[in-house]
Amino acid sequence: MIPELFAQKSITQDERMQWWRDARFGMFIHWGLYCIPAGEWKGKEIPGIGEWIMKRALIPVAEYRELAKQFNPVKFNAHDFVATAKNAGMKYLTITAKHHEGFAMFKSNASKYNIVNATPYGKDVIKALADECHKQGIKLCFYYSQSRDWNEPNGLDNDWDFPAQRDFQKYLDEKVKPQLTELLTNYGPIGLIWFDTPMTISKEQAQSLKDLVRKLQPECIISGRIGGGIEPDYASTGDNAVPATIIPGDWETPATLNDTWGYKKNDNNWKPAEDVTRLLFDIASKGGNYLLNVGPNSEGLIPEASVKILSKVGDWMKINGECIYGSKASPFTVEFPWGNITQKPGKLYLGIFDWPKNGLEIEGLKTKIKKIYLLSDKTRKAIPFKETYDKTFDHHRLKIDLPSVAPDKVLSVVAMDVEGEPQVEEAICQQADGQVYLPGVLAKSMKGDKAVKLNFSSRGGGADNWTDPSTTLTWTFKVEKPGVYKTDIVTSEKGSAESPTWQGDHLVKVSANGQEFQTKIVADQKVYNQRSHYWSKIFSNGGTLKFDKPGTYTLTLAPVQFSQGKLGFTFREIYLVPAI
Ligand code: H79
Repeated sequence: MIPELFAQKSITQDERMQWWRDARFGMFIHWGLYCIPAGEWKGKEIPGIGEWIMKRALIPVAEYRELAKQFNPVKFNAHDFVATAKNAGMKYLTITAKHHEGFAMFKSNASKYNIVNATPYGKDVIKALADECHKQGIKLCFYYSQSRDWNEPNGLDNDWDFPAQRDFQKYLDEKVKPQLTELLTNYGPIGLIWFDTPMTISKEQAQSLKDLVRKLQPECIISGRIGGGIEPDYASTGDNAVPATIIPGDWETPATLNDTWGYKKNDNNWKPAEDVTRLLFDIASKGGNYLLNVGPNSEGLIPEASVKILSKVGDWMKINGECIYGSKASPFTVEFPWGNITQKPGKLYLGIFDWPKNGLEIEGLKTKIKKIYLLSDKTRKAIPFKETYDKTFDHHRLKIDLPSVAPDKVLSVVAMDVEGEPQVEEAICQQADGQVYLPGVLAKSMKGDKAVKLNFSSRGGGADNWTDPSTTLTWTFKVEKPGVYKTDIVTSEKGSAESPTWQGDHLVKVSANGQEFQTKIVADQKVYNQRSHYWSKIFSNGGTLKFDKPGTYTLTLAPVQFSQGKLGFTFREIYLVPAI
């Protein structure tokens, strides 16, 4: 029998995820040899994300490896990297230990193609970062590309330099596993391993990587893209993709600050600090973490523009961090036009980026409010509010008399002390401005008499792969103000961030309250979506519907015929807008 003392205590999933759930905000660092060409090869600008330059310019291995001989990032300062993350309010740092190019940013005995053995710099930047992270209390995590390796004949995806025949298992055994072992043995406790682009890795192969991580560091989290159908510890959305609604479970959006991960000298398309701050709040409101990227250059510096943006986000976090760290998703499933909501036990936080001039009304919140105040107000002066309940309509309304000017033009946080767990009415309610918002995720989706599930969580928040016209959506909602309503049917762009695409021309039928119309999905209006950057919302004006008395109604959206194309119907939501 094993004495109690020696029995190893196994860690529960909740224990493993705790620090990560509390963190909500982390720094991604894409740093490798690609920062030297910085988006340009032999005088020619190479389009696309910078760390893909080897493949996009089909650079032969022998030529690309020469870059290592020039790599001398003498201005690198681990303290500054970690301090930049910390000052922004980030709690963890995930650095590319090896990206698809195959070059290791750490000392490796498994491959001499690494920063210590193959460059004039000759120092292990990962070691320096590990020491600093421990000093400054930031979790150190590693990105490791487990399947693609353009430097290895047996790694996947270099089809311009190596024969098609490859022994992927040999590559896993001789490079990936030894390097993961080095990463998980030589640098102290590691927060998580960020696998990426699994490609054709098999179930057994992916499982063997997971087993290795678990064996070496049972507390280490395994991120979403391990592949092979293996259960990760949390889900990763598509790159830069912010879902339109709450996603249950643990998830993270990896995102760029400009349009590349690895440094590109000509990419100055920086996202404003305002957008980044709002996205941070919005992602937390939907239950996720925000992993935000910087791409250091060949001197070893994080671009000045990135540092500036992060420092502004940090200023906001210093005042408002309470509504982010350790927060949970909004009690409402959907986002609001004015902002979004996070919660903690006994608290709701309204993150408002579109400040209403005449106070804010929240429909359908059943919870008793004790006190409302601005998070930025140190005196916590009470803001007047009124909660009402309409019995005949079974409807709860909260009216908050906000000051007329937003305390923070980026994102003001209104904190509410509440009694018990926040509860929300089940039926969709009409908003204060008269609009009714019918998001896909709140609909009942049916194929004949069978319930089916559509996924609204990826790029642009529109339905993924809705190519079956026999699937219909039905909503139940309350209309308080009778009248005629215009309909806007909103779809989203999809595809890669580099070239978003959209498919229209579907014929759909909308029916409600004994009326119906057919309409073709066309792009009447394209609206930039601050919450998903690359993928705009497309508004298609439908017909009108009349709701003649207050009450509960249903509306059904049924495809009649879909146009030809891969994307299908990327439906997001319907707006019912009072026609005046
Ligand atoms: O590390 C970052 C990316 O390099 C990596 N994931 C994030 C975190 C990533 N690897 N692959 N992908 C993302 C999928 C992207 C494929 C594309 Fe392309 C690269 C689309 C455009 C550039 C290759 C080249 C496919 C089309 C053109």
